[in-house]
Amino acid sequence: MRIAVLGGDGYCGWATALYLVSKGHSVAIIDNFVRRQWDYELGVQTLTPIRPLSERLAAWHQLTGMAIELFVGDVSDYDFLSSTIKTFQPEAVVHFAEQRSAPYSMIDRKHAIYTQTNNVVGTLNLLFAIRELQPDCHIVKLGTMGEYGTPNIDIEEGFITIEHNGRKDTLPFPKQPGSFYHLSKVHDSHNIMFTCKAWGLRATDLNQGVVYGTVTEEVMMDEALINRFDYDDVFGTVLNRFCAQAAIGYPLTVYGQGGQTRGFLDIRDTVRCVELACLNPAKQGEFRVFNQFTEQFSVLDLAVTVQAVAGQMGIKVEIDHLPDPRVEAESHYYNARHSKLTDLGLKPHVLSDSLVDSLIGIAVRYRDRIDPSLFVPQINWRSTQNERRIVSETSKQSYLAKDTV
Ligand code: NAD
Ligand code: USQ
Repeated sequence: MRIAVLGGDGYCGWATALYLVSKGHSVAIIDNFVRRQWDYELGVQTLTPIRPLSERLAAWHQLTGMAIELFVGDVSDYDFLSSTIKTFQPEAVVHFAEQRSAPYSMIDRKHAIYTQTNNVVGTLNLLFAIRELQPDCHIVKLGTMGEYGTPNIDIEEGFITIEHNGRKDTLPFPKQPGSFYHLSKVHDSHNIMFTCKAWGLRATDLNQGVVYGTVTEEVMMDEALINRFDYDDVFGTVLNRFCAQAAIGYPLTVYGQGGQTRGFLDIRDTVRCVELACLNPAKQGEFRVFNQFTEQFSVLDLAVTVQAVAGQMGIKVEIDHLPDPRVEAESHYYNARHSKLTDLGLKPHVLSDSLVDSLIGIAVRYRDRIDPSLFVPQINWRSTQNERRIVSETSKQSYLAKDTV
């Protein structure tokens, strides 16, 4: 298939682009590198030393002889996006190109508005470009499990059948997102659903859980292809952070009681799920929702597991309970359905098989690059004006000097 990967320089996008091209698809990456600028803005860097995209693509070509097309530009610029769709003529577009950090969207008014503008306008542009130029193209859009929040009932895959005052209907599952970022995904979902109905577009909303790990077969072929591994308080996701913390013996930063339960998946399953969605497209006019995760854990479960596995590797690490900087339930019911991707053939990886090689092992390998000051959460949901501290070299030295490994 001809597949355009919007956001192909990012964490999920890079792994997906390489996976799809290695499976024989023709792939184009579309990205404006804004993710790398957010790192500069925040004074953070990925644990793994990622190369500029041009170098990554050249290395991939040299190793495999396979080429990936590149279109550099902003998807919130309609002229750029439409000319790219016109040139590449994709059969499927995988849309990862959004600001994806909940804390970043909660820094202040400017970052909230930026997040929602970037995300909602980019998706709207895509919907209009597909309608105008490639109406048969299947849109595979990355949504998030966080759109649903944590209701006190089972979470269905996108839709729920409700009986009310003697009448019955199947309606979108109620949304209770917990940040301006998560809200942007809800707005996207509504826009996509509407255009499937109004214009007959075909779309799959992949409500993805928290992704972990950095290892996929393709990115491990060469150091030049290595993927990002974020561990800072803004872009680092919880399990990646715990593994980076374990690698230098820093106490694991559980927010509050740690009863917050989420769906998780290995990045190797992300790439496969996206391929399955592309190979089994939605019908014309259909808006589908798949819950894309494989296992659910509470934050405390994860901390205890990381602590135990690190212990087996000879690393001693404590668990810390910090005041929760977010507004979220710290203990709640959680049971989300996730069978549609397994029905299509997904064979999930399990966390217990990935922790040593794909997570703690990688973190230990690059531990000299870890700055422990980035483990301290600095964005508070209750504040309207968060300020970020500049990276502290001193605290980095003191942790590395402990030689915990
Ligand atoms: P990422 O920040 O690593 O990658 C996003 C990429 O999109 C970056 O390369 C960035 O430069 C690009 N981008 C952003 N806005 C753009 C624009 N306007 N024009 C062009 N390029 C733009 O994020 P990720 O972790 O790979 O996440 C990808 C998608 O998956 C996001 O939509 C995110 O919401 C969703 N998702 C991620 C996770 C996770 O745990 N990482 C979980 C669930 C859903
Ligand atoms: N948490 C901690 N300690 C930490 C970091 C996080 O206890 O050091 C807690 C948070 O309070 C939260 C949970 O861990 O309860 C998950 O936080 P996270 O930062 O790992 O994930 P989240 O903010 O939900 O966002 C990530 C991605 C986002 C994606 C989402 C999927 O950044 O793009 O949409 O996961 S989901 O969680 O299903 O909405």
